[in-house]
Amino acid sequence: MRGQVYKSTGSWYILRDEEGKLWNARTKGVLKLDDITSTNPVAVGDWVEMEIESEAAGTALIITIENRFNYINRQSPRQKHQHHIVAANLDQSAVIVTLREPRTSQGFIDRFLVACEMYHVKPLIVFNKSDLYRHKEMNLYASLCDMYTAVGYPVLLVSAEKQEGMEELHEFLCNKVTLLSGHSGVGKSSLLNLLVPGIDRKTQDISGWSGKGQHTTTFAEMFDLPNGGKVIDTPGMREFGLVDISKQELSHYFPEMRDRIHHCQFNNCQHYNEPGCAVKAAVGQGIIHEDRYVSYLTILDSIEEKNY
Ligand SMILES: Nc1nc2c(ncn2[C@@H]2O[C@H](COP(=O)(O)OP(=O)(O)OP(=O)(O)O)[C@@H](O)[C@H]2O)c(=O)[nH]1
Ligand SMILES: [Mg+2]
Ligand SMILES: [Zn+2]
Repeated sequence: MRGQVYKSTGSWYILRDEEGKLWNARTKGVLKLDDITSTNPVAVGDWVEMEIESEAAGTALIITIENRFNYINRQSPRQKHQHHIVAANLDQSAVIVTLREPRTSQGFIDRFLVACEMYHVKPLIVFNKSDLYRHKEMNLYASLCDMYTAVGYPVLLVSAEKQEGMEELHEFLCNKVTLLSGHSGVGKSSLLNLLVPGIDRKTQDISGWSGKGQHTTTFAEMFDLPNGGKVIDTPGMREFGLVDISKQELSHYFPEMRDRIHHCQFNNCQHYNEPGCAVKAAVGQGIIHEDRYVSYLTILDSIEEKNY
């Protein structure tokens, strides 16, 4: 019997079988040995072979995991050398960001985008809390929007509070499987509550963003959209730690650089300060945005640190 993982706490799971029935499931011990470098062998979005344990109690066992079409991996926040599968079998991933309460850095967005490129998941950047943006933040939004649109990434501006921009968001999510990620407090669950009426998921209390970065959502969970498609809510993350990436391949995950790296004088160019670098030349000409290049260098640096 097949089922899909709708919720994962790390020790138990909620599965939905092909008839739509929900089951509380555990893994059979042996599964845990399959992938020792991952802190979670089973992720939300996984399709599994399941076995009913008790029909009356609604419990089941996960026997095997089907091959993943794709997945998003990140560094485990606690164990640096382990990775954590955020979700599997995705069409796209939306990073929810805010320019106030809290402010998401461009560096965080760029790391998220690199992860999407690495794992072949289409990204979407959603700026939430537009109701809080004053003149300064609206200008910042406009320049970020231009920068990412020029690279080819879709950008949306929404407000869960004022329910603005929700139609465009609906359109993007319809009939697709979308992972929502972003810092704690950016409004992932608030947006989800609007997208899936009736689920009433817990959000941070009305005092709003506390600045303490407490997580309101604690486990990844998938929901069916009323008009088709699925959305996965996740706990907020502080950093997007990239796994299994080498310095040499990083520029392949910046689309605006990818097209130019063949024109560098050296084929192992890391576009730092090598002579004849086509990427640096494009930055100088304003073809590649300087801020994206700065992000590239920052990530490049962080990869070096990890290697010794
Ligand atoms: N002003 C304003 N506040 C918002 C908006 N969206 C969400 N909030 C508030 O921001 C706070 C955090 O929202 P949540 O939906 O819990 O954030 P989250 O991203 O799910 O956070 P975690 O579950 O901790 O990762 C809540 O107090 C919301 O009411 C918005 O568009 N405008
Ligand atoms: Mg939440
Ligand atoms: Zn170069």
